[in-house]
This record gives sequence, structure tokens and C-alpha cells, in this order.
Amino acid sequence: MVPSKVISIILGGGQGSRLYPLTATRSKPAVPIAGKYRLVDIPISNCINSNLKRIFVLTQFNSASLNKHIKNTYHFSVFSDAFVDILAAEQTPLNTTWYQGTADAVRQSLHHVKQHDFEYVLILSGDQLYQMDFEAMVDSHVEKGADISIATIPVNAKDGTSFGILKADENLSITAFTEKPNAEKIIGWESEVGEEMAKQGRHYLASMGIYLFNKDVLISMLEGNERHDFGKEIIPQAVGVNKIVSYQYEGYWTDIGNIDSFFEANLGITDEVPEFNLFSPCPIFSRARMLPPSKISGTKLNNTVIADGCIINAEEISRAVIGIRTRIGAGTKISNCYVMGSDYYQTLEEIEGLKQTHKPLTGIGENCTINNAILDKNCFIGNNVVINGGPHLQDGDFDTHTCKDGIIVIKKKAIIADGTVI
Ligand code: ADQ
Ligand code: ADP
Repeated sequence: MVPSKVISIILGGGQGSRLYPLTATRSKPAVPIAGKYRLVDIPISNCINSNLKRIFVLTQFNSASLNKHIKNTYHFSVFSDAFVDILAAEQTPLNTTWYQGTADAVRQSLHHVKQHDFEYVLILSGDQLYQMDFEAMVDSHVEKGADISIATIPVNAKDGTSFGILKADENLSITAFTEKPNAEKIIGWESEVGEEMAKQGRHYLASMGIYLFNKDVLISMLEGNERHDFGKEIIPQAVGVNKIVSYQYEGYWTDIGNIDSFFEANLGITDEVPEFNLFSPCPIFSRARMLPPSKISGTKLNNTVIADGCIINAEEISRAVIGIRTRIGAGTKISNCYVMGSDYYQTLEEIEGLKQTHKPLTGIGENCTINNAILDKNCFIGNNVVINGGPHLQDGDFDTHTCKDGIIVIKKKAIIADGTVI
């Protein structure tokens, strides 16, 4: 019955600046992914599939969409103690600041958490794509008598510079930790990772930013001090003092903290055999929207994932994720795109009125060519529009869109007039 003694805390994001403009008006956990989910559905689903059903989501700002999504999605029986609660950074008489970092976010939330009965706290990142059984991690933690367990994944030296890197002994006890070492500093930080991982050149054990703490250990490390960050302060200072154990994971896991990795993580689900398997027996939960099935006419489709409620008359769509309620006009070609979709349908009268005044409808108009782009929700793309992302473009932030690493992001509710070329 160990899962019933665990409280999960999902770190829902700082300012989310690396995901701008997707986080311009919503908090990071509310960013839509894979056509019909929100980022926060991933860690929440992993918890629920692991029988951990008492979950807090910590976020810097509490967007209406996050509240609505959580409220409309996660319903539990009144007879169970399960919950998913959002804790947004709040000003109290003792606290006048926003969360100063990951540990500070947990510290400021402790007074809510402590009202529950628990022995362990599982701390999760809100911006990672993976499917993991946390129950097995909890079992390993208890069996090894650990104070703290850190989920780890073997990585190569190049990737290693983006993560906390640790060294574990033959009992999997962590003996050293360094946060994001540079290419020079990582030399000598190889660990025993097993034959298969070593064969792939993945000699370094990276922290996945997933921590399991014994209640008393966590409280004593956070209360009454100024340490703001797990990766930079709490974990390095616990090495050699507390019993910290590595829980090695070797499945698919990716950090989706910036536009480039967010884009690739989404398009990855269109692969022949995607590394992140939406068709797994462990479901990703999301809001049940009761949308009609999608209607598609005259479109050549390749490696495309289409969510519910779309009306598609495009000529060709390849390697694309098309989100809920997307409308795409005839003659349009789309490749390498994540189209998030719409929150609502326009009525036939509205559509007629817009057509008469030559204003774009929601979704994508006729005879457009769109490549290497993310279209945020509720966009109005006119007819004959060309949006062509790629390495030829310089980074920049414009009225209707941004460009980052060759990926064009059309901002939420942007209106792109007929014939525009980006
Ligand atoms: P990073 O991901 O760089 O490294 P961080 O920026 O602290 O660490 O973010 C961790 C998680 O906390 C993210 O989900 C982020 O959105 C969220 N977060 C950040 N600041 C927050 C705040 N003020 N309030 C609420 N949530 C916040 C960490 C570890 C590394 C490890 C990587 C694995 O420090 O050691 O290797 O995660 O991805
Ligand atoms: P986001 O998904 O971008 O974070 P929200 O979920 O906060 O945004 O906002 C979307 C909500 O706004 C939807 O539930 C939708 O009902 C509503 N909405 C937005 N624009 C309109 C509109 N023009 N007509 C009707 N509903 C709208």
C-alpha cells in the first residue's frame, strides 16, 4: 500500500520564457500537445497509471485554461482521497515573492501539502514526455532504505551537458553530483550504466529531475533556509549527507522545455513507430470534449495525426499533427507542422459574413503552403498564404509570429491576411 503514502508534486514551470510565445497568455502546464492534450496531462497520467492519485501542480501563474482543463478532466469519486490541485504562486503575509526556483516552489507549497497524511513526496517536472511506472520507483526507494531517490537516464557526453550528472556506486548510491557540467568538466563523470547503454555510448547518468523524498528529509531541507533550486543547491548539498539512490530508467524520455524540442516531440508522434507511444495500454488522460469525428475530403495524408472535430479539405498533409476543431481549405499543402486547432466553431452566418468582407476564417484557408511551423490555437490564416520555416530564417519576434531555430510559431488568435508570405 505504499502508493497511498505518496504525494506527487508537479513543477508546472517558471516563467516559461523558453516556450514563448506559446506561454504568452497561458501557464506552461496548459500548453497544448499532440493535438488534444495539455503538457500537464503527461505527468498526471503517469501518476494515475502508477496508482499515485494525490497530485499538486505548482505553477507561476494560474491561467484560466489550466484551471478549466484540470477541473474538466480529473474527476474522482467523493469516496476516494484522490485529487489534482493547482497551487499558483501566491502572496501571503510571510511571502511576497513569486517562486524563486523549484525548491522554493515546493517550500512555499508545503503548508498546503502538510495538511495531508503522507510519508513520501514525488517531485516531477512538468515539461517532459515519457511513460514511467513510479510505483516501481517507490518500491525501489523503500527496499533500498533511501532518503532520496533520483530517476536517472544514461546519456552521451554531448547531451550530458544539459543535465545534472551524477555518479553512482555498485549499490546505486549516488556519490557525486554536478549540475549541467560543460564539455570539459563532464570528462571523468562516466558511470557503470550496463552493457546495452554503454554500447550506445551513453556512459553518463543524467538526473531526470524526478525526485522521491522521505517526508522528514524534504521538510528539514526546505524549511528555514534560502535554497531555491533542487538541481543547483538541494541535491548537490545532500550528497555525502543523505542516502541518495539512483533509479535507472532506459525508456523514451525527452525534456520539452524549448520550442525546438517541443516541435520535435510533437512531430515525433507521427513516426512509423513513435518513441512516445500514444497507443499504449497506459492511457494519457485528457479532457473528454464530445467532439464529432473528423471529416476529410480529397486530402493526401502521410504520417499525420488528426484529432477530433476537424474539417479538412486540404490537398496534402505530411508529417503533421492537426489539433482539435482544425479547419483547412482546399488546395492547401502542409508539411512538418503542429496545428493546435481551435477552441470553438464559427457559425455558418459568421463564416458567410467574414467571406463577404474578405476576412480570414478560423483555421487555415485555401491554397496555402505551410511548412516547419507551429500554429497556436484560434489562428485565422487567409487564402494563398505561404508560411515557410527553415534554417534560412533569422530568429525574431513579430506581431503575428515568432521565429526560433527555423521554426515559425504563429501566435494565438493571429490574423494572417490573404496572400501573406512569411
Ligand atoms: P532544468 O529542467 O533546467 O534541470 P529547472 O529549470 O529547475 O531545471 O526546471 C525543472 C522543472 O521545474 C521544469 O518543469 C520547470 O518548468 C519547473 N520550474 C522551474 N522553475 C519553477 C518555478 N519557479 N516554479 C514552478 N516550477 C518551476 C532539472 C535539474 C537537472 C535535471 C533536469 C532534467 O536541475 O539536474 O537533469 O531537470 O530535465
Ligand atoms: P488556451 O487553450 O489557449 O490556453 P483557454 O482554454 O484559456 O486558452 O481559452 C479557450 C476557451 O475560450 C475555450 O474553452 C473557448 O470556449 C473559449 N473561446 C475563445 N474564443 C472564443 C470565441 N470567439 N467564441 C467562443 N468561445 C471562445
